Amino acid sequence: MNINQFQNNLIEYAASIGIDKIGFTSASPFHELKNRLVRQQELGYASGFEESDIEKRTHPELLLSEAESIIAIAIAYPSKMKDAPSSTKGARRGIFARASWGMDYHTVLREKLALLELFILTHIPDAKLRSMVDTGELSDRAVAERAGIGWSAKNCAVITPEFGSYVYLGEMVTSIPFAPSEQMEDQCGDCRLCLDICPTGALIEGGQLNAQRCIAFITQTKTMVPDEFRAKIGNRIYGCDTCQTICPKNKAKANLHQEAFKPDPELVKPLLIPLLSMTNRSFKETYGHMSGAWRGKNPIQRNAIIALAHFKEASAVPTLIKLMENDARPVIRGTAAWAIGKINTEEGLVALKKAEQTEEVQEVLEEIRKGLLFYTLEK
Ligand code: B12
Ligand code: SF4
Ligand code: SF4
Repeated sequence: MNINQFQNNLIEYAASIGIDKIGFTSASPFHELKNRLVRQQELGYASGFEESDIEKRTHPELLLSEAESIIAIAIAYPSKMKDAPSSTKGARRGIFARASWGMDYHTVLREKLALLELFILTHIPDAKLRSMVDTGELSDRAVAERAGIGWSAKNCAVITPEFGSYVYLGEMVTSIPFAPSEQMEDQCGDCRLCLDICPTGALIEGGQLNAQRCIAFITQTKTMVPDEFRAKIGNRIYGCDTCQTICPKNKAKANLHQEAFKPDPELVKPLLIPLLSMTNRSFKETYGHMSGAWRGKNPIQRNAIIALAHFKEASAVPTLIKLMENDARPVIRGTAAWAIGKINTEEGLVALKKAEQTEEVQEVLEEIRKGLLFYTLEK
């Protein structure tokens, strides 16, 4: 078997099954990344969603003892949606970030990697392979950067010249000594638009994120959202795209060609009030195929309440009162109480005063009092 010839065949095969970019790198350790990961942890900047074993994250040979190379793949996702419904008074809508549009990308990329594995094994039956997407040990971005898929940008994303930063990444550790691809030069230059626009100052410096301040992270937590971030979340109910939409390298990158990621406008920009009454089952049935559903309905409903407060949507108050009075989840009762105060109707004031007498959970009581405070402040 001529490895170079096979590598070319593999590249052709990847394109034929809808993989937008493929690159190769050695399986040598990621030393610079290791220092970075340690530093991020020390600073308290990690999200907690990453694999915690830094050795495994930076030493591919710990994942596959015969590791020789890593194949990196990228698949583009759309940045534009046709027929987006508008968000109007009385019918306010939230927004899922683009990385949650269409089918869950984990499913799509895993399928493509499985096909690649099959192709390789057909030609090299004794090859050892291990594929991963997002939830694996490796840093998908560090692999992609080293395999020449794109450059590591100031907004932290790996940006490709062809599709901008709107690409999902995945990789396969292999026992085959594929020739490495050429790495790409940094193309951010003097630009710092993403750093300046980040609503929470989560981008500390180019390529360094304090995940604890990043709205993409905060929308995925399950606890009360800290006060300072509530107004900044706006109508985002999952993820945040601001440091990508501002990026000049994403201009004119609509990426509409992947059928699997075509968004259903009613799902990715849903009406907020109906979201609040969804059961676990209806949520799963409706949103379960989207990557943004991975934390379940609770964070989405909490964020939907924050979005209604952002819009000061008075028609939501009766629903919010019901949640504050009856919902079993303290985070939902508390967020609803805060939102009622923010929206500031008379009906809300009566309900908050009543709830202050009956609520027993301290965390929720605090939110009721914050809600009541809005009435004093706004008089
Ligand atoms: C944890 C995680 C998050 C966390 C933390 C994000 C972060 N920036 O670290 C949160 C929840 C905030 C998040 C948000 C998002 N995420 Co995320 N996330 C991950 C995950 C699981 C691990 C990332 C990680 O380890 N970060 C730690 C940092 C330190 O390392 P890194 O970014 O992986 O690697 C780079 C740095 O280490 C840097 N670096 C190394 N050494 C040094 C030294 C210096 C001096 C500097 C400057 C930099 C530097 O170079 C590496 C390569 O770029 C990956 C999947 C995976 N397994 O890798 C997806 C992943 C990074 N996420 C992804 C996406 C799409 C997003 C969002 C756009 C989703 C959204 N719209 O809301 C946002 C973007 C936020 C942002 N600006 O980064 C994609 C990125 C695709 C791309 N083109 O880059 C990934 C790769 C998932 C995937 N398989 O496609 N995510
Ligand atoms: S995803 Fe949003 S909050 Fe996070 S760094 Fe980018 S702009 Fe800032
Ligand atoms: S906005 Fe500018 S600095 Fe930020 S990632 Fe894009 S090109 Fe780089």
